[in-house]
Amino acid sequence: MAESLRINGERLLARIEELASIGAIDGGGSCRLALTDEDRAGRDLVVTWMKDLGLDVSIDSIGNVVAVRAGKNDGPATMTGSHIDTVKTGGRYDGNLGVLAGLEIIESLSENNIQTQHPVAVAFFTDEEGARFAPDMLGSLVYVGGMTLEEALDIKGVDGSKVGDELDRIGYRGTSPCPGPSPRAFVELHIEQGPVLEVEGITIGAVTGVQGISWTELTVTGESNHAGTTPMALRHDSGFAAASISTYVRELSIEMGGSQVATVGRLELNPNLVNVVAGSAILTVDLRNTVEERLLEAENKLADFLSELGSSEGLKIEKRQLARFEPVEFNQEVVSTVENVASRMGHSVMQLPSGAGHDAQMMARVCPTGMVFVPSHKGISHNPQEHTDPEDLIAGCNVLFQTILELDTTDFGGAESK
Ligand code: HGY
Ligand code: MN
Ligand code: MN
Repeated sequence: MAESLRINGERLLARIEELASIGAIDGGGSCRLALTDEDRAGRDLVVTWMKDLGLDVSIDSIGNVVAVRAGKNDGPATMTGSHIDTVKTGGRYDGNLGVLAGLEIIESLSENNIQTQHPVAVAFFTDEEGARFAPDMLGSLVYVGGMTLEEALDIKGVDGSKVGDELDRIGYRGTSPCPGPSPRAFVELHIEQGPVLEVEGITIGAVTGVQGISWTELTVTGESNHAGTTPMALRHDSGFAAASISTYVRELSIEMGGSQVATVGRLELNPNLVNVVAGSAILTVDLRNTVEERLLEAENKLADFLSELGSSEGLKIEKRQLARFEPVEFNQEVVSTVENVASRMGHSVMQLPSGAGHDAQMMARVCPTGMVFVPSHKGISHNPQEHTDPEDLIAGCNVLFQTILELDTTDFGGAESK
C-alpha cells in the first residue's frame, strides 16, 4: 500500500505559485532576501500552512523553523526541507520546492492515515543563500553547530544591517536552542540549477554530494585621480585591478579544468564616476571545486596573483573570507535509496554531484543525508527564468515521498527501535 502512495500534485503546484507571489519580480521570479519583510511574509505563509496541518512548529534562535508530524515512536525525526529565502533575482523553485514538497508529503501522509515509525519533520533554514548575509547556509550551519549563535547574530550584511537585529525586527528570533536536535536522516528535494539532467534526458538526480565553496571579499585601495591628466604609469587604478581579478579567476578556472568554477559576482567602484580613476573597489570572488585539494590550489594561485597585482600597481588589497566549506559526500545508503526508489517508480535516474550549496551540505555533518534533484530548464537558476516542468516537480516530490517512507524503516544502526 505505502509503495503506491502519491502526493497531490495540483496542491503542491498551487502552493509553489502562492509562495512565489510573495516578493514577486518581473519574469516570474521572486525576491525574498533573508530577513527582509518579503522573507517574513514568506515565512508567515509557510508557518500558517504548517500549523493548519496540526504540526508541532518550533522556531530556533537563528530563525530556523522545524515542523514535526508525530510517528509511532518518539525520538529523532526523518527530516526533509530546504530554504525559502531567495537571491535578488530568484526563481520560484530554488529552495521553495524542497520545503513545499515536505509539507505536501506530510499532508499526504495524514490524508492516507499513515503512521510512520519515526516522526517526520519539514524545515526551512534561515539565510541559505548568503546573498545578504554571508556565509550561505547560515541557518543550517548554526543548526548543526558549525558556527556559534553569537557569531551568527553578529554578522553584518551587504547593506550594513546585522543578523540579530533583522531577526528581531521580523519577529523570527525563536527560543528553541541552537544547535538543534539531530534528525535520524535528512533528505532534500531541490532543482539541479545546472544543465546535466536536462542534457542527459534524465528526470531524477540521486545527488552524491556537494562541491566545496570559497567566498572572499576583496577591498582594493589605490588612488582616485583625474582620468585625463594622470599618466598611465602613475595610476593606481582600482577599477583596472578589479577587472584584472575577474579576468584572472576565469582564466584560472579554464586552465585548471575539471569542476573548477569561479566568478566575480559583486563589484562596487568608488567613486564610480566616468572621469575619475577608481580610488577603491570592493568585489567578491566565488571559487568552487568538487576536490578540496584543487580548491586549495585555486585559492593559493589567486593569493599569489593578488600579491603580484598589489605590488606592480601600487595597490593595497585586503581579503575577508565570507564562506569556506569543503566538499561533502552524502551517505551512500541514502543515495542508493533515492536511486532505487526512482527506478522502481519508473523514472530515469543518475547519480551526480551538486554544483550549488545546499542545507543538506550542513545536515550531512550530523546525520545520514542525501538529495533528490529534478531538471532545470537550460540549467538556469538564480534568475527569474528558472523553470522546471510541472511533471518533473511532481515526480521529484513523489520520489522524495517514497524515499522518506523507505528511510523510515531503514536501520541506520544505533539504538533505533524498529
Ligand atoms: O551559493 C549557493 O550555491 C547557494 O545557492 N546558496
Ligand atoms: Mn537553494
Ligand atoms: Mn540558491
